[in-house]
Amino acid sequence: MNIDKEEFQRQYLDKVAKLHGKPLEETSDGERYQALSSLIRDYIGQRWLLSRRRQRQGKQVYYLSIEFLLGRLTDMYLINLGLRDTVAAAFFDLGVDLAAILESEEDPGLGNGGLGRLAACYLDSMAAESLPGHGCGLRYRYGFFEQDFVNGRQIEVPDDWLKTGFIYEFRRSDEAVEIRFGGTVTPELNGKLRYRHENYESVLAVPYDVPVVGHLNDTVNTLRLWSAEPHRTDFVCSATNRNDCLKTIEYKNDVEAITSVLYPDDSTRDGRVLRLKQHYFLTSASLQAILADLARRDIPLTRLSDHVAVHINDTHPALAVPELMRLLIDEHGMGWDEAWSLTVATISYTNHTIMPEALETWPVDLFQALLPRIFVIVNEINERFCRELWQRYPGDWDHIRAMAVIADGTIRMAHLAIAGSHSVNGVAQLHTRILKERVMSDFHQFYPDKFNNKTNGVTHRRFLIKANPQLAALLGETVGEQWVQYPCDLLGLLPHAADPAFQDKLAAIRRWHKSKLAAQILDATGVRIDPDSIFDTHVKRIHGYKRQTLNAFHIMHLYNRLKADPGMDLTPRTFIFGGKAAPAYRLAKLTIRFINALADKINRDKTINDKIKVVFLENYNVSLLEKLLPATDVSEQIPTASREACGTGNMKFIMNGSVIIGTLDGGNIEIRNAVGEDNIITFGLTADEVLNIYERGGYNPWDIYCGDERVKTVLDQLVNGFLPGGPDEYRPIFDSFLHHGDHFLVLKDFAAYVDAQKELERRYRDRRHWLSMSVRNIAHSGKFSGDRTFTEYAVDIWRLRPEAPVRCYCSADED
Ligand code: 6GP
Repeated sequence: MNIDKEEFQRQYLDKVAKLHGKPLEETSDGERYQALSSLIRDYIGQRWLLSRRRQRQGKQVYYLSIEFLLGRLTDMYLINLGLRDTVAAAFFDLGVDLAAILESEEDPGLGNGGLGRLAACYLDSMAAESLPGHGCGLRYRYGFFEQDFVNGRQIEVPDDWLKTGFIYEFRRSDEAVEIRFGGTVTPELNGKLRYRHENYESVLAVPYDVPVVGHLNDTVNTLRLWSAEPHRTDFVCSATNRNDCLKTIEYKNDVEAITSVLYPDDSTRDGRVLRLKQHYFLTSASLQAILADLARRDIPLTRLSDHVAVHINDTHPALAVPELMRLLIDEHGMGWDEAWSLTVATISYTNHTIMPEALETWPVDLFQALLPRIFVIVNEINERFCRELWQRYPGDWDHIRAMAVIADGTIRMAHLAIAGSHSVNGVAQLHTRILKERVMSDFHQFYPDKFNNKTNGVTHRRFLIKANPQLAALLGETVGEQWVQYPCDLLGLLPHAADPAFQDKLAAIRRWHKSKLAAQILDATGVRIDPDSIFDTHVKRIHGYKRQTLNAFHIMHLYNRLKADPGMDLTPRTFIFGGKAAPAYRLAKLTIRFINALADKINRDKTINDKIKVVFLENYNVSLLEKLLPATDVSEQIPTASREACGTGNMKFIMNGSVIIGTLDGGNIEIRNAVGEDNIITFGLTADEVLNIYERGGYNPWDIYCGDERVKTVLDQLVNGFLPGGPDEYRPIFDSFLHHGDHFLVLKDFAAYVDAQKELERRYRDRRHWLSMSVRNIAHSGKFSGDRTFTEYAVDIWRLRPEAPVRCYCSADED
């Protein structure tokens, strides 16, 4: 966008006056933020309108996702509009601290983990590639909870992210649609079979659109977030009729609950009903809007799949399959066969995990009561599918039952998604192989052509240009500015990997970020950390398979060694943790308490000369990640091999020059192949070894406990009063390893991890060598740009014809 500094200052001061009625000097950071964001909203509005007009012709992609973990938007808008430098200079002249203003923005946490952040990355990539790709999600009144620590324990506080309004959303009440829950359906034969749906609860889905601005181009796509509201006509409340009034209030509360929180507690039936309501609400509203848009574009429904691609991000939106069938058949009078082939040709599905608890199923009774018409359709899909299976495997009932969409009183959403879509993809080569060969092998045999791999990628605009502008500038000076459009140009860094002058520049940038982070950590936690220590970061959701405990056990072991030998030659290390535990996941919450207790113990111990420090940062979110990325030397990516479908944190860290210590899992394997074995530190069981252990029913952790003194000492310290909090506090963790089988094979990998940590330290001591590893990681990170992944989706799955040629020439290896 073309606007010079002086013009921007004039418009900004004008905005401040109009919004706040006072001079700039008297405004708070919050008010200054409001004025800036309001101005950006004006800039975007005009471009959005033109972009919509231009996009009317082409095929549109709709990415349906229950999560969009956006992160703060203002700085990204400035970067994508090409205004960041102008605005920074303008504020500098005005004596205003732009960074402080940007900190006033809420961080929209409409997601929980990898799946939601990936969805946000793809929105950014689609707009950057000038392709019409839009997000469809829910406008949660409260984001994923805010995490506070009280006595080291996680407390969940509602994330009231909308309390001061969300300036970048545009409410479109005129495009609201109706969603129906419950009631009865009765078949009617009147020439054609039709279903009458009565006595249902009616809910209004109101769209709020958030613009997604392309990087230095004219594209502005849309993220449409749906909000549940009661029908005005249903909202009658008179003082004379108290009963009606109470019913009305109850109805209003029920309706608003649908988009109140992400992942309602599903330990009760009510909670499960609410989740299913959310899934249907999202899919029905989105599909109704998609078909309405098709009609506005004068495109006949029979050409749906030529003009629309609907992508479902894991199975939460898998109801798109029966809902699209319902709309085509019930609302538009299409026959089953035509509707089915259009549905399959339109929908595609990504699987993001093989963790059994995430493979969704719904009890038939609950499903049928809430979505009676959709149930009839799913039943029909199942019957037809089973008939097809029968043709292929006549008489093999076990096989058919294993693959059916409905079996044993449950509806299996992954089976529905596979049967009802034309493409099923995993998110890393290993993950896709495991899907094909193990978890979904029956389906792969039946539909070999549907399965494909799309290794994840992340946006370097947010995680490098925004998070680490100094490094981005150094990269531009070294390989040319076009690396931003062609991230694989970063390979041009390779000749500089061993160049001391380049290494020193990189080191100076990292050192600057480390000191800044150290100051922020001191401020937030009171713990003083040494910016010259190794910053070793482990940030992600807290989960057994992600093995924060393995990291913690190694820290305990290191501490034990230091206590035994205070003069031990150890490079000072700061271990940084961050991550939230699902509120109902007790062991994960206890892990947080354990690591906080360990941190407390170690940080207070004056005898170890500050050689180790441990901090667990509260409320890990996208904004915090952006602060950690440029300051991290070592990134911990240590899941039990085969469990982490891909991981995307690993990609964000290597972009910033961190070196990974990791297992051979998911994306780590492809990163190792790209950067080379010498530039990553890997260890531990391979996925096949892990899967073999699982097939044998596990292993005996007592063998390791009894055979490895280090393991015994560390585990005993959980229950012998070594940690603050008392000997029984951490017993469930102890038990999970020794009495419940160490399901995630932490003890099995312990020895290899300790060796890998020693190797890491050895390499770190050779500063030049370490920096060359760091440069090589950045150089090879272009392959893990979301622009590459997205382009693969666009060509292979959505069959879009990119207007621009494929930008990234170092494509992922074939699966
Ligand atoms: C995550 C996977 O755990 C992670 O490995 C992957 O990188 C990410 O998705 C993006 O593909 N899965 C989820 O967050 C999830 O909720 C149902 O899966």
